[in-house]
Amino acid sequence: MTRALILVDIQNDFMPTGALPVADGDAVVPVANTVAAKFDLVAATQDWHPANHGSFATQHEGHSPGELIELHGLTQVLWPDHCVQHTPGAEFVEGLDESQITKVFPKGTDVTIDSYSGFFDNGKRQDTGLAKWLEGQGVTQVYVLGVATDYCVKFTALDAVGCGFETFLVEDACRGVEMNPGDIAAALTEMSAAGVTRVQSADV
Ligand code: VGL
Ligand code: ZN
Repeated sequence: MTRALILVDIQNDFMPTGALPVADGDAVVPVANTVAAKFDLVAATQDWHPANHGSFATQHEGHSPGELIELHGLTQVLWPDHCVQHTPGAEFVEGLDESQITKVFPKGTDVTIDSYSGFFDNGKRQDTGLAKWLEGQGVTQVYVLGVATDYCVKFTALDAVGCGFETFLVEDACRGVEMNPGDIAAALTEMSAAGVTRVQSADV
């Protein structure tokens, strides 16, 4: 049994003062550092958008963040501009111990499609190489934590299950957007139903 940890999008723009703020998002950082110390293999996903990314409301005249549009055949939530490549908002949070990260997996680089999961874009058209990397390391168990519970964490965990990994969510090391009340709870239920085991950081 070889296990790996996936740190999902622990980036400045998802912190409480960032462009796409996740309430209490900074609380995940010290927990992530503590959990990462227990793993030999740590992957970190990095939301890494071009400045004109199609998920940005600014790219769609007359539309605002939070609205739903159709983007190249997929329903897309429109977001504030966030995690633009090479900007401070896209950097990992300063308190995150990057020395514990084995490999970084950028995602969301294609302007035409969003990518919540660390494995595939939202249309499963392209993959980031994460599954192959994990398989190459002999990984069978994957632990997931970070932000946002109801978007990138959820889709990363669901795809981990889909790729055949035994998947664990480190629940106290996640925070969500909760655009609508109940979104986080619904995401947790959906992950459980898909076969994700919810654990606490102390038990990892
Ligand atoms: C995320 C919305 C847009 C996330 C990324 O990290 O959960 N959410 N881009
Ligand atoms: Zn994004």
